[in-house]
Amino acid sequence: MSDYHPMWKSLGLDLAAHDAMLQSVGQAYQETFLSQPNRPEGMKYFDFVISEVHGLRIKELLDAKAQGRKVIGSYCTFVPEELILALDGVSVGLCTGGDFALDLVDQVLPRNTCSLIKSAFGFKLGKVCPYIESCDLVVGENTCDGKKKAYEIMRRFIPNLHVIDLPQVKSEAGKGLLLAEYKRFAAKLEELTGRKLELGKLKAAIVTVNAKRAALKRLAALRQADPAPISGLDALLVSQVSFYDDPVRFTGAVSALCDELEKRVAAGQGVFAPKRPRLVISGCPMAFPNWKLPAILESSGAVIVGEESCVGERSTRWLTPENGNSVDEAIAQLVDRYLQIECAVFTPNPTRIEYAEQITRERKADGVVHYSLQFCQPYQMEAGPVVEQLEKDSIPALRIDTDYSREDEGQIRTRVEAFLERLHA
Ligand code: BJ8
Repeated sequence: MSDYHPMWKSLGLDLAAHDAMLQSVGQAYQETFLSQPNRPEGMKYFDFVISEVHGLRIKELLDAKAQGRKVIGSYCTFVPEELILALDGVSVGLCTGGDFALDLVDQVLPRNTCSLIKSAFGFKLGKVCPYIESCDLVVGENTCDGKKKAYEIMRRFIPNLHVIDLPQVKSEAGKGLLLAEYKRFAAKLEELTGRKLELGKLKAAIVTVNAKRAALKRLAALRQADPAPISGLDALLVSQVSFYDDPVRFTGAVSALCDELEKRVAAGQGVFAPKRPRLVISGCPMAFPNWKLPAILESSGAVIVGEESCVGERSTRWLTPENGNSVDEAIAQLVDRYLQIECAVFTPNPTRIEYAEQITRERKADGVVHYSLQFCQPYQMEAGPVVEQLEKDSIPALRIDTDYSREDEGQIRTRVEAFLERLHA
């Protein structure tokens, strides 16, 4: 294995802290993923990506930069990857799934901030993220109040920050705002890259991103089978990798995985025995390396067969038309596509519940686990009505509010076990 320390040093990482982080994530990966039974062969690609997530992939980014391409980092599925690709940029999702440098984070953010926002700051302040240090531009978005205000503070540490304003209501006025903001973002990218947004390149980028999402949709649909051909943990990992990897290479790897899973389904093979309690997760995104709740659910005897989440099907279920006749029309089609995302920051947000119910029925799931991060107002507020509606529609639902610490793992496990008993009763 190559020694990447000189590369990390050149990016200004705190090498000791970074080594410690890699070791702890590597150990968690070993315990959570590599110990699973009956994993598909196709997961080897994703294991490799994770093993090189701070190595080879960062080298690829730096090589791309040396060739004049720009690296754009983002935190939300509302940031249109298509515009970045169309201007020959490299799009990367930035890590927000683990607690790092909390002592430094607590000096700049209130304690009652969600773990995801704290994590974004922890990776930056702790100097442990080679992605953020490779970025030519970091893109934020005005979604929840926490993020909105946090980006004001983040600008102190990341001057190359562009914030996209987002509507809160899916109205015509809201659509107009998003259109204006996507055009402003495109102009920012043009300025950064020195290139002009062209229709041909934009359509090609839309085709590339659609292909990636279509491959992920195919993977999601294969999870309808009983026994499930892939664990929820592995499916989540694939979603997490989708934010880092080269999109064309990633699509090829997911397609190969799906070919294998189709054969498994035809042969009646699964990762676990059939008739295991089947669950859908609905709620906050689970960004890399947040595996806490799925690990508890699957080690307690369940199998996760769907995620109504931005690291999951909320960000992949909609494709964009590929037939725009002008740059303006293609951007308007992107706006229509993105505005369908059922993020809890929108008011009202009824289609989120509808979709959670839809995938629960399609996947023949026995229940839904609603997952909110503590101090996440949008998802914690929606948790009550979502759980209530699911129960009313005869879908058992469990509400879990947690964070990235390990302190409540025992308590969550006890509640999950009681829920699984209820499903069996
Ligand atoms: S489109 S879900 S990725 S905003 S957990 S920071 S909401 S307080 S992450 Fe999200 Fe985009 Fe919406 Fe998806 Fe705020 Fe809640 Fe924290 Fe959150």
